[in-house]
Amino acid sequence: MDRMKAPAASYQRKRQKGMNSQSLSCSYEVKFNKLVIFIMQRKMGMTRRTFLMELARRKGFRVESELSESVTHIVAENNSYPEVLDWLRGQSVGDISRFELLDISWFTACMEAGRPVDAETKYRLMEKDRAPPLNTPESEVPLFNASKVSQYSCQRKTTLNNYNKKFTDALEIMAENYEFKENEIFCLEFLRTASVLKFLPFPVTRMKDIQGLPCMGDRVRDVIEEVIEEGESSRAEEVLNDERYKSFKQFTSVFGVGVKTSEKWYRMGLRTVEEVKADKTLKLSKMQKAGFLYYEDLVSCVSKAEADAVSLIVKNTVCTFLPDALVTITGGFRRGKKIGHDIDFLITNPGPGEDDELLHKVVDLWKKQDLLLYCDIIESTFVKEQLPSRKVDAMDNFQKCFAILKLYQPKVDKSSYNTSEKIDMAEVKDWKAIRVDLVITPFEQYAYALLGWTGSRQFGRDLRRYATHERKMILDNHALYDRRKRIFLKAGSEEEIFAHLGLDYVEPWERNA
Ligand code: DCT
Ligand code: MG
Repeated sequence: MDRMKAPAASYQRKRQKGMNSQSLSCSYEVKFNKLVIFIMQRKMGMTRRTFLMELARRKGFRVESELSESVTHIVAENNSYPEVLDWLRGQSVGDISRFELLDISWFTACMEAGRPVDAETKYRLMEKDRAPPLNTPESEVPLFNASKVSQYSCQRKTTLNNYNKKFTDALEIMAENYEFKENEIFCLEFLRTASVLKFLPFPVTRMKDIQGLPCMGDRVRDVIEEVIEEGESSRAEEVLNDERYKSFKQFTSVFGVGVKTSEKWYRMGLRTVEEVKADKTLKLSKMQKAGFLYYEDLVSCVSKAEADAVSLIVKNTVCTFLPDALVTITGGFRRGKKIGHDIDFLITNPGPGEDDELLHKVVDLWKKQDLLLYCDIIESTFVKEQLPSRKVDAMDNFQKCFAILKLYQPKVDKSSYNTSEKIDMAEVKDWKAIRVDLVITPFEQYAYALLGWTGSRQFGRDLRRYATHERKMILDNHALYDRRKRIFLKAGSEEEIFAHLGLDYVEPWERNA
């Protein structure tokens, strides 16, 4: 703070001067108040600079002629990052880290769009080869290079070690609220930022720490800034206390209930799970009925020990019918998570021939063994040679089963009960309802299914986005299609898929994006 005091008077003078020179030009209505642009004259020349300033003002941007206190974005042309820094240091404007330093290409993109565009990495002037960042003493130069962080999470290795949980929690609450409002664009924007912060190998303590990182637009910066300053985000708090959000959060925690059903119930005036349960006029699907019946068990998370126990049951049952079948646990547990909301399994048969009846045989046996509380089998809708789906969150076409299994828990020690309490031991529930997804894949699609079902969801989305935008390929849980060569790329392992995409291999536990 003290550092800021000295230049304040000169800011004031310069600002007044700036306003005078601005008032000489025609006055235009300012449409975008959030950013104040300053264009560097160095290597650009006065004529071009005046022309560009006038153009931006005409389009509703606020442009200052002088480097005043209110400037947020500095635009330079044909100047390298060190050159801009040198020039700025000569301007005695105090803390220069508060400026966004941008190449003229950002300015041009704004003019073309007729509105401010995100200051993405490609537009930013940044340190190369780990040159010290703005105002950082030599001893504090971090070994982390923000400009090298990819916007795609499939090019980042993200373990479960999250140094920025208080930021990512706030951002994910905001994202979830947008999901409930079916605003997919804002939802993904917040999820992408959270994902970048999960990757950082250090906790963010100042805005400078996120400088140069991708996916740090104005909306998300506001949340981050507040968490840095206040320790929490008032906007995320507001969401947590919002009546609609609270109801949707409860409704969607029921198996079989999505945003659409929540919307319907909310419009009917229902607010809590208890109210929905009590309303006997509602028509519930079979899935939702099971969701309410086993609600308490299903909202309590599945532990790794429970996942291992269920895994044994699944493997034993599958192998009764197909001894050579490969049964793999996927989803969060494959990424090393210690808890989950369900357990996801992939089943494939490496031998010749497929058994379309396998899934039916498995659930029939569980029914006989009184292990099956619910099941919904979806038959395969895969069509040979079909092009991969371009939809980012599309469901795949594998035959699958959404089930609820009865997992018996260690026997209760009857002697620990006082006989005078007269507890009927037959009524003591000695099992827990567990959500299980079983997915059957043809062997030649197994690697793609494994990659897709291992997640995380964000990692999968970015893989597909990367394939589309950087490789002109289409990826889904079944296949990878090269649009330029017009061929399907075969893969027998996840490593081969990464190689087809020209990506470094990322281990499952590094996919917690
Ligand atoms: N997936 C998919 N297609 C679907 C559903 C899921 O490709 N129709 C992918 C995305 C992530 C992965 O499968 C597992 O999905 P979830 O079980 O929803 O996620 P998770 O990471 O296992 O998280 P959780 O611990 O909550 O189960
Ligand atoms: Mg899961």
